[in-house]
Amino acid sequence: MGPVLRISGHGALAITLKGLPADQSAILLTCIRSTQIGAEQHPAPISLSPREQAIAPVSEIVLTGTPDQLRRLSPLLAREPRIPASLAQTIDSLLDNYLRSDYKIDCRGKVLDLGSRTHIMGILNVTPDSFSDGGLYADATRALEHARNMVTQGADIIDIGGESTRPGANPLTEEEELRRIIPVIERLTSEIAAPVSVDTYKSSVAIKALNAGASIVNDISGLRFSPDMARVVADHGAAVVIMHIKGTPRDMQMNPVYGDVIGEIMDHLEESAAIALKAGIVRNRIMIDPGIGFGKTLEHNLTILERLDEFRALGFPIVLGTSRKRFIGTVLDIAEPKDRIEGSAATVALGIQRGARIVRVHDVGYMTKVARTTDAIVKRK
Ligand code: HH2
Repeated sequence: MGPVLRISGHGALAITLKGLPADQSAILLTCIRSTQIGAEQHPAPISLSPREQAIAPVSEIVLTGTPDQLRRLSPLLAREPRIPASLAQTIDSLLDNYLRSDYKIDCRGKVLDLGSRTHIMGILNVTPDSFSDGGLYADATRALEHARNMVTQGADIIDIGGESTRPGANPLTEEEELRRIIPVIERLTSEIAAPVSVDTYKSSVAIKALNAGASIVNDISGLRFSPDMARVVADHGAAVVIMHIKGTPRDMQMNPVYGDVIGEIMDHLEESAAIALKAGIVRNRIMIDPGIGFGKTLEHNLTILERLDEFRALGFPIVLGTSRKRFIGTVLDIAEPKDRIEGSAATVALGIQRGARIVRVHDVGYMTKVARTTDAIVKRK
């Protein structure tokens, strides 16, 4: 009988270090020799002369190993005087953030224990024109009935939106947005225990929604469209979902281009998180969202899903909103959004496996079952 070979990628992580000076790279590679960590060094650009190459930063070192193996690296680096202490600390905090699964989010006293299981954010569009359910719940009585049904089917959060942000959508007046959402928020928050979030980028709308009982602001602009949004959230002790968007809903799908789609979205989210922290929003009230479909092509959306785990390095729980979106319709050639349920299920399952802690969905009953099954496989600690 011949030899038995098995191969598995499960459990190994890769840390990419960019721009490390050549002398420090050499020390790092020497330290690694005594460990089982794998290292791959990508050379400096060949356009540099040999002398320039000697002093120029190497472009990239990729370290691979299990979490335990990689954790043994920082004590070794700490003993090297020529390696800055910040490098070992950065590697440690990167690992901590990436491996962390015990997030608890405080929504004005209501705590979401995101480490226990994936949480379901049920979408309530009180709009005449949302891309998949526009007009269905525009009337307050029907909106409330739909919200109650979603809670019964497993929703942990109800996300109420009064303005559609579908591609090409025009902004709505503040008055009209308030007219649609405030009566529903008031009734709903007096009836249900689950936190209610308001899907708005206008701080003036957020203030009134929070005063009506909402406890989360879901801001598609990542605190960018209204300069005082971060302060409003902080002052009310609310939680916030910071989402990435490139452009505005009106122009975001006009040929979005990125050099490095994951890197650029991560930088943008990191800057938004800094805005939040500076305004006084505490860490355990911040969630991040890569913004599927908001200034992204089909390829961008698929890349984000495939590499969703990389956003874990930012150290905030990930919210994922793929439900019924156009990219699923493109993959499956299905024009009608409500018929994209199986495609949505695939993205929810894969998104959870990659680290999403909250999934924002229309089909709460189905997606709760998808999430429970995926959780049982992923087995969060
Ligand atoms: N997607 C939509 C709206 N708000 N918020 C977050 N955090 N993440 C998302 O992916 C997201 C969002 C768009 O979906 P929908 O609300 O169903 O449609 P419309 O904007 O047409 O009302």
